[in-house]
Amino acid sequence: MSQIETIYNAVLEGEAPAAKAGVEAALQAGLTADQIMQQGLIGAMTEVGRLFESGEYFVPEMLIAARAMQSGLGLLKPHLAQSGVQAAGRVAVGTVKGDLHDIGKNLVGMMLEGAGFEVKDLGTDVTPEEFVAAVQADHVDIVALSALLTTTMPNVQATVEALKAAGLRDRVKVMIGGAPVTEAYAKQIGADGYSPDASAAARLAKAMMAE
Ligand code: B1M
Repeated sequence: MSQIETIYNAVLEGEAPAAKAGVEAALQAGLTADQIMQQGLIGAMTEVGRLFESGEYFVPEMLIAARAMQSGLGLLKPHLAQSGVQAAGRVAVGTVKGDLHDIGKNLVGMMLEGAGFEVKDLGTDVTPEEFVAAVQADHVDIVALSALLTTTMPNVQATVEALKAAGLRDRVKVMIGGAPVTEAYAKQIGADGYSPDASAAARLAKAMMAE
């Protein structure tokens, strides 16, 4: 089995120590950080997304695989920075004001990392002003808003409005998701996209960057 295959299988099976050891061995063997990330980590997470969407993997399997991917990625990050590998884009992700649910948001963040994005996690209970500040402070390509409560859905709209009021709306794409959120709601509030799950969120983000 090649070193890339070892990493790929470790992520797919959610084996964090094996993923880390695989990345370490591949670096020592002289494989480039980009090759390890694209073929090993991102390749495996793309397959995890496919397995989730076809109903073969469920949230726990996806979470465990994402954690294995992150343990390998942690080791790779300094090498990626050194070799000047460009991230697929930068995403500021957070759960909106008043909402403390973070499991889905974390999964979305991990799938985005698995797809090669640089993720700035703003946490939970994030006010519209904090989202605005994050876009102002960094070069953010996409703002990703999660809401799990019907009572906090209006804060998704409030965040879109705050970005408009700050003159930033044209600079960023806005994607939204979470159990009560729908495609129709995304259209109604002027978001750029909606995705029903973390795997679809990673695909949507890639499509947004390609526009
Ligand atoms: Co709460 N809760 N909760 N809760 N909780 C729900 C959401 C609820 C549906 C339960 C119920 O009543 N059946 C209900 C909401 C009802 C409604 O508004 N319609 C509810 C309630 C009412 C509450 C409280 C108000 C309860 C109370 O105190 N009376 C309270 C609110 C606290 C607050 O936020 N201010 C509360 C508290 C909590 C806990 C703290 C106990 C805990 C959260 C722990 C945590 O997140 N760290 C909790 C939990 C665990 C749940 C349930 C059981 C599970 C949520 C979850 O993590 N799912 C939930 C019921 C349920 O969903 N079955 C419930 C797993 C996760 C992977 O899925 O988050 O949907 P999910 O994310 C998915 C997709 O939605 C999507 O991708 C993810 C992965 O595929 N997605 C995105 C999510 N964000 C996305 C963003 C995107 C794209 C996709 O783009 C940016």
